[in-house]
Amino acid sequence: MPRSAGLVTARCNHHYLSLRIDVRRLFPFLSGLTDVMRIGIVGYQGSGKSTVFELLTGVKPDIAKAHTGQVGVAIVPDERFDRLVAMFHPKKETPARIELFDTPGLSRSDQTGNAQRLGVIREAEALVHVVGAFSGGDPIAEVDAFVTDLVLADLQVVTNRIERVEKDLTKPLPNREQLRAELEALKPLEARLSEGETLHEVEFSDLQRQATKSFSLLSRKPHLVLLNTADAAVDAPVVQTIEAKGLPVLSAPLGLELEVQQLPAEDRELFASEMGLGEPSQQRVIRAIFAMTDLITFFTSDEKEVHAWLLERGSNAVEAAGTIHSDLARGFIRAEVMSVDDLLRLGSEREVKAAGLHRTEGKDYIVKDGDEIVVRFNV
Ligand SMILES: Nc1nc2c(ncn2[C@@H]2O[C@H](COP(=O)(O)OP(=O)(O)O)[C@@H](O)[C@H]2O)c(=O)[nH]1
Ligand SMILES: [Mg+2]
Repeated sequence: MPRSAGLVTARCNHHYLSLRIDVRRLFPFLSGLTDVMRIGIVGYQGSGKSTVFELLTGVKPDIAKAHTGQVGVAIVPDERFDRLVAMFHPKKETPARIELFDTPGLSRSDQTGNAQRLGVIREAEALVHVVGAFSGGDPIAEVDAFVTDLVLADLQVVTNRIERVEKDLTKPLPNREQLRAELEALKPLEARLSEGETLHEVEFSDLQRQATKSFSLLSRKPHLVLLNTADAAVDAPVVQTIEAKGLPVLSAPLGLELEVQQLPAEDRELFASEMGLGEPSQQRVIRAIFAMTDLITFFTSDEKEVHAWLLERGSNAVEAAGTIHSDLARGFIRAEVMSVDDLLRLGSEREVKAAGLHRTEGKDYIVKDGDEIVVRFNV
């Protein structure tokens, strides 16, 4: 296919979006460059996972997908995005989205089936752990039990690898040094896991990162506890006890809120006030999910489209360009950058330039949350 030469201004459109998804499927190693993150909704059976999934995505859970998990999309609320839309009145609005993944619930009684279910959970990049606190039960014990299930699953993976490496080390293989180093890297992780501790707080060496890359360690994934309560009351001692374990917690009556959402619009307000419900918690929950990830938001805005993109914190301008389209990364020349706050405050790109707040950045520029970017590229 002939490619146009010269300097091209990259603005995004839906055509780019569909291409980008194909690229991600074909080259999974590029997934760090995507702006869609997959968040697993996890927990025990009956805790309200599918209720949360439906509340946040508007997608009805499909029983046929219960074993493999079901994916839906939730929009990440962002005031800056709303203000950019109000400023540009674009033909198209594309807010940042995260993928929510309703995973099969673990069973408390049937441990054998749990291995397969945990395998599904491994596909998620971060965990929203729904704890049923609406009909008795002990939420703290439930959190402990679930975390233990994650730790034991990781322990099994790490131990299996250690045993494999130890076996290989009895043979006269050429890569013995490498295997020994891998063993050294894995042993402390095994020790920690066998004490029932998660891997959240552990600072990994390069070697440990390398050695565990393919494991998708469950007890290292970002983990948010969502207490699904019977009513609007927050059980502060329970919340504090879970927070003290180092896990962020949110408490919300999600089942009740889904009921409200499904009422005819004219009945919602009355029912919500009778139930003592405040603002719906969807936005609060999605913001908390977003906060536990390591993502930032950058924007591309004009009259055609205002688009919010998600990017891993610490990514450079080329990686940001690649999020928009792989061609932009390949042919990257420079990025023209201003802060959305400046743009909104001053009212136009011209004013931002006049104030000397518009910059040209190269490949190594580390993109900041709230950057407004135009990529110049040549392919
Ligand atoms: N009373 C009450 N029931 C709930 C709540 N959340 C979920 N449920 C009920 O608990 C059962 C299991 O919910 P579901 O979302 O399917 O749980 P999952 O197995 O974790 O997906 C369903 O019958 C729900 O209607 C809640 O907040 N309050
Ligand atoms: Mg379910």
